Amino acid sequence: MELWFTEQEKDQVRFGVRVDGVLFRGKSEFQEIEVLETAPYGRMLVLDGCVMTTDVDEFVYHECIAHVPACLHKNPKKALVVGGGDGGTVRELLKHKGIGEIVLCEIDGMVVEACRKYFPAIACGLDDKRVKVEIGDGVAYVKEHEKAFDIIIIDSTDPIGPGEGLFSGEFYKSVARALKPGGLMVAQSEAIWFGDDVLGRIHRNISAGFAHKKTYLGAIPTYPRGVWSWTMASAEPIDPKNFDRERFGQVAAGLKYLTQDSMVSVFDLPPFFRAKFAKND
Ligand code: SPD
Repeated sequence: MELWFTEQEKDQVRFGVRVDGVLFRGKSEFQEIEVLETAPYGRMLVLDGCVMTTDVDEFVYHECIAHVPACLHKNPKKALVVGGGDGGTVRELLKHKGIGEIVLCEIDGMVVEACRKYFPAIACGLDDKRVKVEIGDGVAYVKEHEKAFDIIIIDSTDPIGPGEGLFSGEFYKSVARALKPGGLMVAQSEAIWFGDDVLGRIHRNISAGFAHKKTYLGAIPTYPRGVWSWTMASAEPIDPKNFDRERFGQVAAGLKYLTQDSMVSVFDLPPFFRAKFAKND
């Protein structure tokens, strides 16, 4: 009999893929963790029934969440990734030679261990000497730091379960305090079709912490409805056209999604989305 994975997004919306093997299934203190083998997407990391990353399309998410801030910041030296236990965001940040220190703060050590074992091409940067892996609560970690990072990336799960606290207004305020002057935050901000209540809350909460924000989009087939968003925020205005073209040029050859042109066009929001969530951005 065929085995299928189904992600239940809403009562009437599901995403499904045939599973050819279950490589790992575990329950940590925080969530259920699965690593599934599939033909169309390769290995899939699933947390509490939601797809987190897959071999086939992970590069879209990780390039977008890492290189857009790394090239829009004036001179990033030190970065913090909250969540992101698969290591994909760290792997991309490491491509920037100017970034000398990256802290990954992931709450669930079992996620990191499973990814080291089953996703070596994604987790490959975790042992780099510029990387420090902290297993612990990102909310507490950020609170303990002030003016410490040039870039903070919130590579979280969805706003239910262990990731919930990473979407609150209080959290974004403490992220703002943990950034150095000129610092940038990027948070994964869910699918553009996710629902006005959830998206409205995320955007309001980010605005509670930061004077300026800009949302950008990418196409990810294994995430709900296929179009994902990230929101960058800062104390200063953000102009996507001001990215450092030379810095981007140094990493461009190794990228599979972003280009010099799309570094700007990813910020083109459909009017329906802009009107609802990004009117004043
Ligand atoms: N619904 C999926 C949301 C996943 C966002 N985080 C993914 C982590 C990949 N590093």
